[in-house]
Amino acid sequence: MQAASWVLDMAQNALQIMGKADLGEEGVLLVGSAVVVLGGAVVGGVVVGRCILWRGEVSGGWMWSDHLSCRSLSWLELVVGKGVSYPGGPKPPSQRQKHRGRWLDRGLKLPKGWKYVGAGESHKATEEAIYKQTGQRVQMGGEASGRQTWVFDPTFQGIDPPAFEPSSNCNSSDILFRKQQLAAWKGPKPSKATPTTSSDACRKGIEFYQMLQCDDGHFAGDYGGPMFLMPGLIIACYVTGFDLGARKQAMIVYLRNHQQADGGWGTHIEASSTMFGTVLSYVSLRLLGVPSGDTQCIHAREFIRSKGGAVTCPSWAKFWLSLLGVHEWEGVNSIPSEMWLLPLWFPFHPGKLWCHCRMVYLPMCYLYCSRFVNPGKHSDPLLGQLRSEIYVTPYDQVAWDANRHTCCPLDDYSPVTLFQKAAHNVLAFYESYLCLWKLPPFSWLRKAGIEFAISYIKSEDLQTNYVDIGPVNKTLNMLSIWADAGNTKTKEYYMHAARLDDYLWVAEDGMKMQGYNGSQSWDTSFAVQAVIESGMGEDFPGLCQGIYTFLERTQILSTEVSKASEPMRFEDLDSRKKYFRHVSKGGWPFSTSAHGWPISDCTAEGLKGMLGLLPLNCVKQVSKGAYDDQRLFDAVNVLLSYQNSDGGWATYENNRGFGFYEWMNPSEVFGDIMIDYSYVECSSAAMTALAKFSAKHPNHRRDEIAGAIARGGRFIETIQRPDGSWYGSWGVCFTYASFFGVEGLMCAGRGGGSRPVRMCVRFLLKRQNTDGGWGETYLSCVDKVYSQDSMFTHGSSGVVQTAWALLALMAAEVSSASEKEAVNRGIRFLMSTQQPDGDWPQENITGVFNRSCGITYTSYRNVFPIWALARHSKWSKKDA
Ligand code: LAN
Repeated sequence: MQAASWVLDMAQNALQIMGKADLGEEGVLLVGSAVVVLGGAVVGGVVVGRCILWRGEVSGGWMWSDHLSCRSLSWLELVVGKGVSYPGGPKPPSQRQKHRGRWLDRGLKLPKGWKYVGAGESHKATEEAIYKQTGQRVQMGGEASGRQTWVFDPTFQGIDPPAFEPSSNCNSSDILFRKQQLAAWKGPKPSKATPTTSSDACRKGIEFYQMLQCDDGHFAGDYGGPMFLMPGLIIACYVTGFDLGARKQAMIVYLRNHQQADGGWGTHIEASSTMFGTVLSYVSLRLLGVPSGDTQCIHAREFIRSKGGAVTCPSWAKFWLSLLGVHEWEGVNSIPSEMWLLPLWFPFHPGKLWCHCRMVYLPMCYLYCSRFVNPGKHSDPLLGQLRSEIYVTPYDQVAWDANRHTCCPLDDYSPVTLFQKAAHNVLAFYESYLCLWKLPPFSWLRKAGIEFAISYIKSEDLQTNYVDIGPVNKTLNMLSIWADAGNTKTKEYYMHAARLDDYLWVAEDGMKMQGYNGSQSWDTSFAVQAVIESGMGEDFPGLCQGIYTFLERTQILSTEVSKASEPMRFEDLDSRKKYFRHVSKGGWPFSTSAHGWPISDCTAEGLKGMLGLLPLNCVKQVSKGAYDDQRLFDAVNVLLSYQNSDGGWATYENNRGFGFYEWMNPSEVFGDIMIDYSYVECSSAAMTALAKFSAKHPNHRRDEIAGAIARGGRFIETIQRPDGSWYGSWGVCFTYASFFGVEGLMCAGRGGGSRPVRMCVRFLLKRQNTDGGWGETYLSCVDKVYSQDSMFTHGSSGVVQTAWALLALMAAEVSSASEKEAVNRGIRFLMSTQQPDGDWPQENITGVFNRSCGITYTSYRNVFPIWALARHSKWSKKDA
């Protein structure tokens, strides 16, 4: 570390000196030595690395998996610090989130007529709708299973949506979807009696939840939360001229509902207002047709202007505004396409970025380097109005370049580092002043970079059946292929348009863009594990058969339909290498097979679900033995190939880059997005799945599995905090991570009496509330300190965190009388919050990503309480 700070100091000195007109002898010496030291370190290290430490391309003799994991450069970590898996301790009080959101009840109602349409039926509906609107015939690719869309049909006799009341809870409860499913349910209803035991409460919970299951066997729900996604879709559709039709009204309702009392919008629904949320939501409202004189618009403008205008919004917002034509490219930091041409062994390579970061900066790079601007920029009067509305100075006097790094303190979660600013400034010189990229040979490199970027964009579209990895690259890719075709609509464009509804969800607060095309596979895998643990699987044959059918269809590139689909073409080694892809076949996705990106813990949960289902008689009736063991082996092979050298598991890929990539995080609003780290959640899920599998199939890679679990256990121990907790990166927060941490440790044989398990038990017991429950808000994730602040519940406890804490405590085999009583009190809390119909209330947001952004998981309020009650009913019997 010392060496690193020495080199950095030298570089900073050198840059300061360069700022002077005359470098002087001292300056030349410093710059010279910095160049020599850095250059020498890179060249020397690469040679040493390649010669000595290169692990080859085959992992464990099984399959190519991590040629990018870059272990040949692991020596670099000695110099620049570890490829951090540990997210850091609590934020100092001065840096913690100070603002809190406040919402107003506006009594807004969504128009009647929104109808949920899923799976095969949704394919047909979309193909028809695209034809009606554009005259183009499209054919949806991949498995239809799990697809969820909303269609507006004024004749649909669905429920009259109630007015949304965010002042008491800004989370919607999925009333529209749930009522539609309940109305269509033909089977038995939950008993009316109030449960008196955990087993009865669990059964009632399942009886209710099964009524929500979709025809294709999956569980659907609202996956909204982030407020910065829909504006991208609205801008892309506006620029390319795709009419959103009836969706517009529903989107306006959503935006209006989530505007806060101060006139702004948060980056996600629960967060206090930021410039990111506000500028993008304001522009969206205007593009959707709301006039500038509208009271809510006036209020929003006051917020924007009081914070210095749109020049203070973070870089991703500046990017979208530039595409739309209401911001200039000089105010955006360079995203050079040349970086894609770097050799793979180079310490920094975009192929080693976390896939979400990589896939967002890919179209950004294409659009930036081609300096795309909305062709209607100068002719569209609305854009002219926006240019005068969102800045505090006249548009032609805005100092674009000087504000490249300006970011409102409300948004600045990961301030841009000095190192990065220096790099951006050098690049700005290259881009704007010298325009070097326009001159040969630089222009050749830029062109080659752009060509690679667009070919990569197109391959991502094909590999995901035009769903794309996430909502940000979805709309950026759509715009890119439109631009690449000379601003015209091609077949590929319509294929994109046909997949927009995959991301849109309607609830009583309006139409929103979701963080993904749903959480189908994830939620369904958890649901079945909860049912299996209750031992009641055979009592719910329809439920289990449906889940089996869905999980079978959803295993990636493993069914006839998916094998015959376009993505299969990209599964060969050469394509995967070219596009930096991990092996997909055999894994499970987070959402649908058509999406197709495999994820370590989704594969693990899918595998656990399958292993639990296959022995059930009711499942055997439908599977008829057709689910081949080889498909389980495929999943196990994928899981093993995902293990990192630190013993942990990351999300979609192996850990490829280094901790120092984080110095280059260009998105001020998110933390730790640059590389794929090992996480306690993914590690525990992978380990428990491998253990379950090995118990049933002891002859398949037994020793490797045992070794992997042992290494995983050590990893989980190393990232445990001194207070016994783990930081949860994908759920809120310490209670979520405790659930995974304890199960992982127990799986690695630590035992209930072991020190790390006991530490976590003590951590949890200390945080139990007097009502017997636990509660946490997304602020825990942001500040990295346990927080119950701003719970929307009556007390400080929430049903989801209570369930996670209980699952952890029971997995930890707590045995003293007082600890058992603590568990019983938690169970009583869950039973007392269960509603008469068997449901639980929708409380605070329970998911999170990139440290700062909350995301909704509507299934959690059912699945985890059911699971905790299931575990308790066994646990209490064992005890009796
Ligand atoms: C998700 C959702 C699922 C989640 C789990 C499987 C729960 C986790 O254990 C691993 C990480 C993963 C797959 C995950 C990563 C980040 C995602 C994809 C999301 C939270 C859903 C949305 C988010 C994505 C980055 C949102 C798009 C925004 C950008 C800033 C690109």
